[in-house]
Amino acid sequence: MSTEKIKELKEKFFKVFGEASAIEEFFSPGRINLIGEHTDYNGGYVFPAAITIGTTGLAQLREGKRIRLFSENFSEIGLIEFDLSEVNDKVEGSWENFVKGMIVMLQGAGYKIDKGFDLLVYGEIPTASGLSSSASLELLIGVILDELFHLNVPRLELVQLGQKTENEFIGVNSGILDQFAIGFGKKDEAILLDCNTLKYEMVPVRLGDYSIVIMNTKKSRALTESKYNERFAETRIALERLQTKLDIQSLAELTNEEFDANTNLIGDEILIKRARHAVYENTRCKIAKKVFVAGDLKEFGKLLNASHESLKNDYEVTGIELDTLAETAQKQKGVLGARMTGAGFGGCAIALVKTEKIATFEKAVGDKYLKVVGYPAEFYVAQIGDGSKKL
Ligand code: GAF
Repeated sequence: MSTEKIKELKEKFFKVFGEASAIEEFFSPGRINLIGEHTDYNGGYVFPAAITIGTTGLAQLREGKRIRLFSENFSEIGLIEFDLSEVNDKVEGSWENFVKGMIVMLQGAGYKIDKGFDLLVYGEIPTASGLSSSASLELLIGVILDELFHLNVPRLELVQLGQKTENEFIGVNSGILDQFAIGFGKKDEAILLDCNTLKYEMVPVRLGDYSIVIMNTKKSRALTESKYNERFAETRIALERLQTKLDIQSLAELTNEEFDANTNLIGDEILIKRARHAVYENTRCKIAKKVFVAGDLKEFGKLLNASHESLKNDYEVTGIELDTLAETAQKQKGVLGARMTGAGFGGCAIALVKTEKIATFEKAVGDKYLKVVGYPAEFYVAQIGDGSKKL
């Protein structure tokens, strides 16, 4: 975020709220997931990184119990106002639910939030892009409340309360991948997280002559939440059927071979495919981290391709837009691998591209996408950045 933009936001804050003497500034990133998709809520590994594109917040305490919110992204809505006593009242489709949810969760965990505040938010993450604008906002609110009310919430707890907001207030059964990546991100480091134990390892991102290019389908993702919850439910049923004979708590405890030997317990073809993705993707993620650390980007790229194929055929969360981007990318010269990232059903894909080839890569993939899908994709070169923080 440029100092120029921050200055502009401060002026806006004053214009909107009429008082700006004690503003504090905060930033919360978006994330990409390198590999390990739809494994988090199946007790497996994920390998994400925070990116420098994110959400900026300017906040200030105020006397009384009134909370006032303004989003630069939804300026047509104007000022949103409510009382601290009204935080349980959700408003269908409004971003204020993220603020209310985080307050409810923090208060529920015993933290004292007893005053109103003014908050201006500016998000740079393209909406519904699968780069996790919602977790970015949850953690932004988390660090703001932590700072304004001197709560000293341990970072892991803040991350978990972000996930709780998503699960219990927003109503999406998401795992912890997004909030963890956003809360614990570090410049030029990826995070290998075991979602079962929450043990994690920071892994330096050394790409040499290569860059990660984010490719945005720009597809509006209307059904994402219901489809996501459907996959969550399908893998739960598959697990329950396996548990009739196997002593396991999550799908990720199985090796590929153990899974293959027990598919008869699941029975249903669709459920077998869903569970196979979870098990195989977890195995891939563990191998991917090893080859990544060893600097074998070629092998890493192959695993990215295999991940996409599995998400397409077994988990069925891709669609024509993501498939066109990832599969066209995979065929380009100077590309080691490509896959969708995040929940799927639209949103973004990533590709590991030789830096000097990025321009020709974007042209070739962009042209093909336009031809097949009918509207243009967008491309950004990913910079790996820090997690949520006060600026
Ligand atoms: C979304 C969810 F929020 C994550 O928890 C994760 O399941 C991801 O989809 C798929 O890997 O981003």
